[in-house]
Amino acid sequence: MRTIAHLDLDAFYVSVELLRRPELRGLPVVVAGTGPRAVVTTASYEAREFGVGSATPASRARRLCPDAVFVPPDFDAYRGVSRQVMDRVRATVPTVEVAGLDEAYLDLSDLVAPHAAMRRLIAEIRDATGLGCSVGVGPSKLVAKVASDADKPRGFVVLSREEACARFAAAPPGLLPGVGPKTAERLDGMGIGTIAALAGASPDALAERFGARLGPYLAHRARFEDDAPVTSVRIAVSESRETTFDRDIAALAEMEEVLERLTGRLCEALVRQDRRGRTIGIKVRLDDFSTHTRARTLPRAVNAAAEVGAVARELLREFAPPRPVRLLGVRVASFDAAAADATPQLALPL
Ligand code: TTP
Ligand code: MG
Repeated sequence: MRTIAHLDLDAFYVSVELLRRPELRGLPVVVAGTGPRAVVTTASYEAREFGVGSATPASRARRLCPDAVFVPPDFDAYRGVSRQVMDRVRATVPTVEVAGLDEAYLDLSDLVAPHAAMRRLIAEIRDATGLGCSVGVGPSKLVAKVASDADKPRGFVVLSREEACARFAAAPPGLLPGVGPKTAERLDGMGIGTIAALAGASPDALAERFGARLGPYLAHRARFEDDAPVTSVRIAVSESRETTFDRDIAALAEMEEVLERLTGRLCEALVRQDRRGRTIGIKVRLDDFSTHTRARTLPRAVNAAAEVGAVARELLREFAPPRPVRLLGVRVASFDAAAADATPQLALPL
């Protein structure tokens, strides 16, 4: 029997902002970009009361909560704090799988008093960084993940598999990681609107609707059956290639040639690793040493040089470097979970 914890920081980006602007504590605070199509990345719990959440368009968030304080994202700061937290987690527990900037799975199976160890770790993180987190503990990553989300903020929820089944029986299947919005919609179309209904659904009907792999997988998820290991291997969240020129380049055609070469090298590696990403980015450093990045997220993941290259070229043309360029880079991120993770469950075409 394994003991696995999932640790997730509460309102992460907002909480980092509050560390340096404590006067905003208790107010509705929203971290969002500034462009016309910007969306909210994080809303403080005060702002969530107004119906503002992750992915709410910023314009709508302003309407829903006109008094909210809007803060632009500062990813360097979030990465720095994340590293601090994860270093502390790794110092306590040997097997840690960092699943995102603000979340990690911890294998506590070998600890004598896992719950006490987690309580101590939570207190340490709070003392060292000022951040609160929520923790779920269970026999699998699946139970731990859902449990960590069940009593936010500052939750501490311990559940067996059976308890998870009972507690979330009436919740919609979309609550389960691995059941995306499209799958949830298709389930709904079959009259399956709860986790309990999915757990008890006819295996044949599921297989017929979702195929021989995804069908049974969904039923397993609904019964909170999951034996995926906690793997410490770090999966790179992005891959990039860049080059600094011997002499600055001013001609766009020349830049495009370089970009194409870099894209070729990057995509060759991605194809070899069978990894595809949805976000394509470029990096441009001008002769005044200012560095500029531009990125676009596609509806589906790609790794073909032609596709990545077309987007990179477009981004470069749109940016239209106003000065000679000394460095160019291309980046692919937002990798498909399917190929990024070697565990058989996640290798499904979800
Ligand atoms: P979450 O852990 O999903 O959210 P959260 O930490 O803000 O809030 P909660 O207390 O409910 O855990 O995501 C972590 C960070 O990832 C979040 O602070 C901002 C970022 N994020 C986005 O940029 N876009 C998104 O759609 C989501 C869900 C998160
Ligand atoms: Mg979080």
